[in-house]
Amino acid sequence: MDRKTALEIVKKQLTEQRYEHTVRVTDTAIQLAGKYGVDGEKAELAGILHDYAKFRPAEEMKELIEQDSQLPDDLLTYNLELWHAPVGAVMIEKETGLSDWEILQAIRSHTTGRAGMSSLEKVIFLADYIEPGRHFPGVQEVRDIAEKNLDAAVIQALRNTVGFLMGKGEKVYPDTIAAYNSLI
Ligand code: DGI
Ligand code: FE
Ligand code: FE
Repeated sequence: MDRKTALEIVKKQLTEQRYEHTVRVTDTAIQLAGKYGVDGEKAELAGILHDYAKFRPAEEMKELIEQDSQLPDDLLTYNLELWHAPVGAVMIEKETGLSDWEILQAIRSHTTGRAGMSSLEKVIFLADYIEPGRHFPGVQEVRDIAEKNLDAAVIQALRNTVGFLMGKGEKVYPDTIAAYNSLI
């Protein structure tokens, strides 16, 4: 799949704002890929497609999680903001024919992370967190670390996210803790 086709596919799925976020994530992912020796074309496609399922109805996502054996049922007992990442990977494979396993895995783990992420997964996870449209507390520190050390930047992003969720009294998906533990 080329860049133009992927952008056309995803544009139909997203709002204008989310599409602009997608383009910024993609640019950031290509930069990080260059810096850290990751395949730039895979980073580009994963960046473009990462939020493919963001606006799918919760009921549709819930049904797919229940039906598809690739998707863990425990997702249903956590924040539904998490669902679009693993559900997106399955929908992209079914609906667009994209079958590159590394790209699909990077889409699947882009929200929670997971233990043993590939460099491509780290690049997408981080690009989504630090793209220039993000303004939450601590993001600039992660951008600065990302200039020098990919793992250290992912660790800091995970630390911030876990702290943010705990501060709000929310659950933390086990893969997010596992991602942190695997890198620390
Ligand atoms: O889709 P985006 O808004 O671009 O970014 P995302 O996919 O990282 O967003 C998902 C939201 O999910 C984000 O605001 C944090 C929230 N969230 C809820 N529970 C968890 C979580 N994020 C992580 N990493 N782990 C959780 O358990
Ligand atoms: Fe997302
Ligand atoms: Fe995103």
